[in-house]
Amino acid sequence: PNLLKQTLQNKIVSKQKEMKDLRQTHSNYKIGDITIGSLLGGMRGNSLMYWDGTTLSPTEGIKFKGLTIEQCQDKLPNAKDVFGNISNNNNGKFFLPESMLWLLITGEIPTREQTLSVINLLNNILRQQNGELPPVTETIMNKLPADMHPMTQLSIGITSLSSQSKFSSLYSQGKLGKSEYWSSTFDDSMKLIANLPLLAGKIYSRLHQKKTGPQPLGSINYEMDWAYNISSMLGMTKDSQNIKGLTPKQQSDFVELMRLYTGIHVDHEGGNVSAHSTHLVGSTLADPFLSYSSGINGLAGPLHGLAAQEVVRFLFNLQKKLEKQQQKSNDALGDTDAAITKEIWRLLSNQQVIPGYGHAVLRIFDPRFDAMLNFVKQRPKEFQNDKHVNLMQNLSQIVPDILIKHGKCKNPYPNVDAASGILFYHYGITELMFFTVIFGCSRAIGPLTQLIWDRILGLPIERPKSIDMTTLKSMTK
Ligand code: FCX
Repeated sequence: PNLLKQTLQNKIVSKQKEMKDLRQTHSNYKIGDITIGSLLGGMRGNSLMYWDGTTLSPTEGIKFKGLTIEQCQDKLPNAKDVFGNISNNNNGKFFLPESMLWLLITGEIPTREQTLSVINLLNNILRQQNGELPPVTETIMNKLPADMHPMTQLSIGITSLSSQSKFSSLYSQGKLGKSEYWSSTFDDSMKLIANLPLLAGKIYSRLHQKKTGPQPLGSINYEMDWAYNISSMLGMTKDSQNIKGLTPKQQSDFVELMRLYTGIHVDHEGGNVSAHSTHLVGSTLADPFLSYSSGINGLAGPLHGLAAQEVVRFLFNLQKKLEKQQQKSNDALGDTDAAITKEIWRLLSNQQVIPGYGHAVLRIFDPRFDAMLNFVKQRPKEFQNDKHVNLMQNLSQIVPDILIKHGKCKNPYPNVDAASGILFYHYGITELMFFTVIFGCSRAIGPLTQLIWDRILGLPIERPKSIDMTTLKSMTK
């Protein structure tokens, strides 16, 4: 039995009624004003779309069904709750993305059994595929140039899965009534999420093909969770080739990092580009694969998900510069802060953005950044000699003051991308272009959950009105 789908089904009637009442009774209620400034400014500050899973407060950060990240860590089942003591170290403490998936779809905190049922749901989809990508997707992925950007490969891979879409197939056969859209959208969405470890693994293995040959770097362990299996398919667990030569403790830590990262990146309310594009394209009744590949294309922009890659490049260049300067001046660490400050000002005066800093909505240190930083602080021995991780921490103390003085950006604090890539790098994911693929695995969960609810609630095709310059000018006369 599909516990998640059944639980969702039980919620449909009351939620549809809520929506119908709101539409009938309050459709004319005004919730904001649109100014020329917001129209030309990327619609900042305009509440224009319905999104139920998460909310984003400028001063509190992300909330998942009303729960902060800390509350989620406290309340949602983690690997220890689900599997018992899986390792003799302290890991297994971060909530599993599967328990977040349950929370976002049903609005309820899952029990251990409910979380396990999501793990099994995803693993059973892969079992039916023999732990391999569908043949069409496998063939297409193998034909892509190995040096094509991993995000382009991910987008193509997800798009190609559209040939598996139950929704599209039933729709084109004229077999679907509106009230049935949600069911096959649910099945397609779960299929997409289940396939992401395989797709990420495929893309990563192609980066390593010269050394490791065309075979997968790992295999799916049907007893384990989704984040574990992403790690395996990247070659980082005992179910894999362990291509980076990690110790058992490091393997376990890497899986823990993957659970943390893929748990907190699932969603960031609806207006961010990856979520909004999924929603927009989905509103045409494009299937979940076509809809989410649009989200992936948006995530691949340097101002959005690609920032994680840019941050690591930036940290490496900065570290090199600092070391050169120290060699020249024969200086110890004394003047590092001054040198960092100088370099940040140089970049700003060259009109460059400081990657990993700023946010369109947040006006605080991103709590997701804090969560990643805590991961480091909980493992002082592991990270003490990593100069790039140290530099990342150092920057987070120095850059905000500079950005405040610079006076341009509305949020001078680090966002999650300031920390994430360099932690993956630490464990051996040294291919910078790959980081955003991991983001892309996680981000599927929020927007696809919403897409299922869009179908349940019968949200219409999105069609905002555009305005030309002549009209704008005539309005202001
Ligand atoms: N460094 C330098 N200048 C910055 C800046 C930064 N980190 N962040 C914003 N600014 C500048 C903007 O470029 C803009 O300049 P302009 O007036 O000349 O166009 C001005 O400050 C006002 O921008 P602001 O309103 O604060 O920010 P936006 O909402 O326009 O943009 C992003 C938000 C996130 C795109 C912006 O802060 C940025 O480019 N940051 C660096 C890239 C980054 O880290 N992106 C990841 C964000 C996020 F976590 C994610 O989506 O993954």
